[in-house]
Amino acid sequence: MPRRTALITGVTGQDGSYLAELLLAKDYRVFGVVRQSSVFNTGRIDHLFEKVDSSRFDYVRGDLTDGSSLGRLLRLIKPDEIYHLGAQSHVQVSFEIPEYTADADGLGLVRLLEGVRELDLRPRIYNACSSEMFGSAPPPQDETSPLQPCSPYAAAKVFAYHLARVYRSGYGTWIANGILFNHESPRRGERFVTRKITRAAARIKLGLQDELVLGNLSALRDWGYAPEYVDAMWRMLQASEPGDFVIATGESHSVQEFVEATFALAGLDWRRYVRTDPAYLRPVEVDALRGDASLARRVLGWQPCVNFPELVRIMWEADLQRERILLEGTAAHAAAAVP
Ligand code: NAP
Ligand code: G4F
Repeated sequence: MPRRTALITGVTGQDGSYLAELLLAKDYRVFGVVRQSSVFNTGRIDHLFEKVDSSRFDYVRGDLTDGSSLGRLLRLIKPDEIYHLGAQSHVQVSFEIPEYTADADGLGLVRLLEGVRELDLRPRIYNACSSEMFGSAPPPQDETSPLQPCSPYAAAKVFAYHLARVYRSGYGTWIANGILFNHESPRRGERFVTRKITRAAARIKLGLQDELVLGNLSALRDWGYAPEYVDAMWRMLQASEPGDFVIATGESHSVQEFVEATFALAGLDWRRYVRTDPAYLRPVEVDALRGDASLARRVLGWQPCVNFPELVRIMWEADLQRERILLEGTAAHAAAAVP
């Protein structure tokens, strides 16, 4: 069978980097869309550029807000599978830049699907939806739960979810909607709450930081491990027909529980270091998310293995090690700078 070609939007993000690794291990040829930035933004995939030949892994420049760039790279690559992960993915930030969020997260999919249609391509497409789409709908949430978005981000994802279904039924586009609940890892962005907590605990432990300032500690989230969730994305595109799938652990924990578990690993009393500030509260909060992934288990054979304490430990150990290396590096640089 000839090697399949995959295109990943959002390859520089948490999920994109794990997915690129997974697809390369499955012998795909992988292209990732990288957007222009004034600083290097390929930190999560630089190891792949070093290890993998450019005939197997390469990047193309493009932006979800620029339809012409998407058309050009689709014409160039003619992918067999498209994993559409690119997005302004921070919920609180979406209240500050709602128009851009709607453009990138909502219209970005229109531009991609129209590009595919204009070129008469027939790829299988994965569309990254979100459990945030359920918003205020009570848990447990599954594929039949009402969509009650509570942020510009979630509203844009609901638009993209419906758009995918319209193209599926109207044009026969092969597109799957992955409704993933929160998934985390050492590669999680530092402004999402889990990474913010594990990184701060490591820095407090090493004497580099005095406190951790958070918002709502009582929100409940269903937190899974990102490498397992990108495997679910791949499985969705290998199914006999496109569908909509919830991917979740089925367990939820509060932000405070995440704090407690992390600080316990650090051997620190969290109450001495954590304070709350209304600056981190959102205009509307999603109180409780807990997913039911029974359909994915039945149809895709997918189920998670890493549980909550294990996830916290993986992230805490990675941040402690990273901060130690940075500290030693800084000390070495300081020593070298002494005349
Ligand atoms: P992430 O780490 O924030 O990565 C987002 C990616 O999108 C980055 O590569 C980013 O590029 C890229 N991007 C942002 N705006 C873009 C634009 N205008 N044009 C092209 N690329 C753009 O997100 P993630 O956690 O990997 O999540 C992947 C996808 O799943 C997102 O669509 C997210 O909304 C969705 N999702 C995530 C979770 C979760 O818990 N992680 C749960 C449900 C759904 P830069 O690196 O240059 O910023
Ligand atoms: O880590 P968060 O910012 O993730 P959130 O809002 O649940 O969104 C993430 O998961 C979604 C899937 O459900 C994705 F679609 C989305 O792209 C993103 O990956 O916040 C988690 C909870 C919230 O309730 C927030 O209010 O933590 C609470 N929180 C408390 N203090 C905080 C903070 N969140 C952040 N980011 N920073 C805080 O200081």
